[in-house]
Amino acid sequence: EMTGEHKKHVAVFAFPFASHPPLLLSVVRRLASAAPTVVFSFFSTHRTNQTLFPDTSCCGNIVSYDIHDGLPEGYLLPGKLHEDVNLFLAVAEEEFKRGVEAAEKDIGMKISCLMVDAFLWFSADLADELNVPWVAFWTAGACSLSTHFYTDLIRQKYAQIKGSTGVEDEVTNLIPGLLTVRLGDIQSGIIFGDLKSPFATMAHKMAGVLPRATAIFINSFQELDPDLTKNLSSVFNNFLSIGPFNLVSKQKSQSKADEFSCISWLENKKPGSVAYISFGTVCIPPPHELVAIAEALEETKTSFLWSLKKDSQKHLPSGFLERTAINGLGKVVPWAPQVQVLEHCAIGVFVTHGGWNSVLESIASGVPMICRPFYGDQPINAWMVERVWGIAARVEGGSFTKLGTCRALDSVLSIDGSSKGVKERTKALKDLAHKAVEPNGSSYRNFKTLVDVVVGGASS
Ligand code: U2F
Repeated sequence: EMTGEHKKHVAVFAFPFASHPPLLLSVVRRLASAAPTVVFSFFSTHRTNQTLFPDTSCCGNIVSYDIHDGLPEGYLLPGKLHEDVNLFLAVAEEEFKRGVEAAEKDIGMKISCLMVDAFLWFSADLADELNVPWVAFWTAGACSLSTHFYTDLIRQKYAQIKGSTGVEDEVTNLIPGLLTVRLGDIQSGIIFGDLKSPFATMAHKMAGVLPRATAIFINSFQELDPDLTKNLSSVFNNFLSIGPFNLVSKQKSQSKADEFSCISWLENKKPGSVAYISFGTVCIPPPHELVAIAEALEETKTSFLWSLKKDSQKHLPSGFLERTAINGLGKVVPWAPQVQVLEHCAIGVFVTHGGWNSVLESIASGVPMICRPFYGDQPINAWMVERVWGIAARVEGGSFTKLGTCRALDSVLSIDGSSKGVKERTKALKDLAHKAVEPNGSSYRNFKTLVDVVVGGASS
């Protein structure tokens, strides 16, 4: 039924875990409205499509298609992320391929472009086979993309010293465009940890094929990382920063409605006085660190809004929830509309795991951070936040203790001027982020380039 009115057909492959699909879909939505005569088929698992397309599988010129998740029949408890990912990857290539054939039949048109989550590196071959451009989305920052891209270089230089003590604290300038990075903050699987894990293998293969992409886009703005951007632009075709997404996408798809009344709770708090705490969608901090944070909040009498899953709330010190609710010090909720919360003037600091979206949302709102990274790209993001951009207070020892947390909170929230530099730098980056998305800003222009690459002459 789509034929006739549609001029082109673009296939989109999601990596169906964590916040990957909604992020990719938010870009597809922007593209779909820029090019109304192009139909986008969006491939993901039933589980994720169900939440992304709750009412109907078709939304304007975007059509969703389910592919199999690879879970064996009767596998009842999906949720162990690594197992789920491995099972999915085992079937993904075949599933996507079959999916495209079915969608081409269904829509009545061959695809003219393949747009994918960069983790799905193997789809570069399918794009070649079909003779269409291959466009990849890296869901995190230029820093973590660079460390993946230079995996071989890093391994060559540090293969020998791996395992010797103290090497994690060594700071290197090996990554082009990155003056300094602490070796221990580079993603696990590159030089430390299991270099042969399915995930490490996937990332390494990805690094190898990315130069074949017609374009690579990220949720960032190039003024944040001018040197990394310059370098990646020299090794990739059309390396495009098109964010911050939270400033350009009208649908705040990640931030569900404010069902726990966070915003009204913030209304009568002093500007810059409240700590917002959240560790994203997948990290579960150990109980003793949750206790340390809670004790530090009460000790320093810091107002707080804490997004903490119900399962974790039971680890808080006894009486903490009741006391802080009654005296008005804080509010603990299982989910907060984070983007709107960070934009609220009452927020003075964001205590975060350093997930890329959280970091960028904090920057776009001009909120300084306290980072407690756990895994993946979080440590290198935290390095950038603290050492390269200088917009955070450090947690002594890298994990939460009561004393360390008190000090970090005091240092950002104090009104005695000690955090002046941090606040000024945060404000400056916020301004750059907002400029980037304005008409003719860098992200605005880069998005236009992306539209050209993906839909060619079919944009409106
Ligand atoms: C993985 O990160 P996460 O999904 O755990 O964390 P973020 O990248 O920070 O994204 C969390 C999103 O969820 C939103 C928040 C972010 O957009 O605004 N959110 C919310 O609205 N309300 C809440 O109460 C809590 C969260 C991974 F762990 C990271 O290492 C990667 O950097 C990241 C991107 O690939 O994916």
